[in-house]
Amino acid sequence: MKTFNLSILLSLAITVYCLPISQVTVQDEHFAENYLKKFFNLTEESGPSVRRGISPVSKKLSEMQKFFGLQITGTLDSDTLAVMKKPRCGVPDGTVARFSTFENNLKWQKNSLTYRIENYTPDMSMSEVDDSIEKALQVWAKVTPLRFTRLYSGTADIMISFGGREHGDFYPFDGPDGTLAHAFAPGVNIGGDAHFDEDETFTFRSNAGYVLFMVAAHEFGHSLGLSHSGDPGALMYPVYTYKNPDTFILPRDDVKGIQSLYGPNPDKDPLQPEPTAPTTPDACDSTMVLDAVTTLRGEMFFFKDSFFWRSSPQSNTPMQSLITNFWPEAPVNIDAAYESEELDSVLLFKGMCSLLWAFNGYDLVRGYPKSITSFGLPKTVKKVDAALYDAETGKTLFFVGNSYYRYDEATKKMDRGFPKRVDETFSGMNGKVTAAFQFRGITYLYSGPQMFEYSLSSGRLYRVLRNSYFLRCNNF
Ligand SMILES: [Ca+2]
Ligand SMILES: [Ca+2]
Ligand SMILES: [Ca+2]
Ligand SMILES: [Zn+2]
Ligand SMILES: [Zn+2]
Repeated sequence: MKTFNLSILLSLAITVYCLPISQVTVQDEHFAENYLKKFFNLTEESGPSVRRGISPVSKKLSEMQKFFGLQITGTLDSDTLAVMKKPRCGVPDGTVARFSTFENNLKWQKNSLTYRIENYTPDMSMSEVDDSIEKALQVWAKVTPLRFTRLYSGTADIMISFGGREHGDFYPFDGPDGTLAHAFAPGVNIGGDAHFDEDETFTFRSNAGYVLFMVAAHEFGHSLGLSHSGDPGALMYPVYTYKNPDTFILPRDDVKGIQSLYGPNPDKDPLQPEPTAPTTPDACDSTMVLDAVTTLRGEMFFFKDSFFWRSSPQSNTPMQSLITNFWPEAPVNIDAAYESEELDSVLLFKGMCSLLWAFNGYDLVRGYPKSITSFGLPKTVKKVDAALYDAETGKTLFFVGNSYYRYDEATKKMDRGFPKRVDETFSGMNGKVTAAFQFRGITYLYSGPQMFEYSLSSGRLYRVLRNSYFLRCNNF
């Protein structure tokens, strides 16, 4: 039987990441099994009757955990369930990689493609829909020889329509949230077509619904032959992410993916330099300098650009995510971070206005963001380079240039006698401290690409390591 690759359903669940789901219920198990059937090709005959040994569900769970960089346990734990409940695309994932294409490198055998907008959503004006679709196609045209022509009647290669529930193919939509849209891989008839779930609220550029441009740009990636990417920064990552359509630039991973099928744009104006395609920080990059590091409820968080890696002590593979997928109100490119046990919160610092955000779980604490002067840091301090909470003394160290301040979390006051020079306390630390944290009683100071392991009480230096020390480098 000839089947079409159903490409994307951006399913957005409204419940993005609920904090620790302590117990996995029977409903969760059903939900997970459905998820694996939909996206990881779990087949029906996978009952307990299927041989002994690893059950198919467990095997598929491991596959899914590997794709998302979760701890591979083969069991349904709360982290795995949280990822399953995230908004995502409906196309099966299955591969662990950066970009990927469909089997047999399915692609169009011509560079001139036609599209037709068959109907409109009432959520937006017609011109906004036209504009969103046109811009979403141009995302791909800019980096390839592909050119798109709009048809107003007849059959186009890429037929675009809005519909709810049962809408004329074998893939009914699911009502609000969940699946947002889907598209079919290149081919005749329904091949290349993109369907949008009318039960969603689509928007032109506001965050108050799903930005049609973002959903469409992802879908068209499928229409042109791309499958999902395991790169959390990629447009073809299966989870929906809000980005400002006015400043959107196709990430490097997607550019590589589409160019592997069609090659680069031959009409690029050499005098007009292209904006640099965003790349996702790589755990294997030994020159990487992390922005900030902190613990949070027993886990470690490593911040870099718009991303963080999150690592629980027992997991082998830290999971990489966009900061805003976790804390939608948080800043990116932060300066420093630490966990305040007093506030049961993680505090994020970002200059130039020296602001401070506090998050309790996923929620921004009331009254934040506020100025760092609320700590009693002098007004001359424009930027905190790193922060470190010392569990033993209940003090927080703020690193600024070559010196540091010390804050008493209990009295909420800066200690006297500071700032001190960093190398007075930490022998051998001559450069600027770029990130810092304490884990299992050991103090880690990062400086440039290096990381220094200290005993805080004695100031003794144990080892010099790299920034990527705690981040497992996984070259799939
Ligand atoms: Ca078609
Ligand atoms: Ca839906
Ligand atoms: Ca820093
Ligand atoms: Zn997709
Ligand atoms: Zn459809």
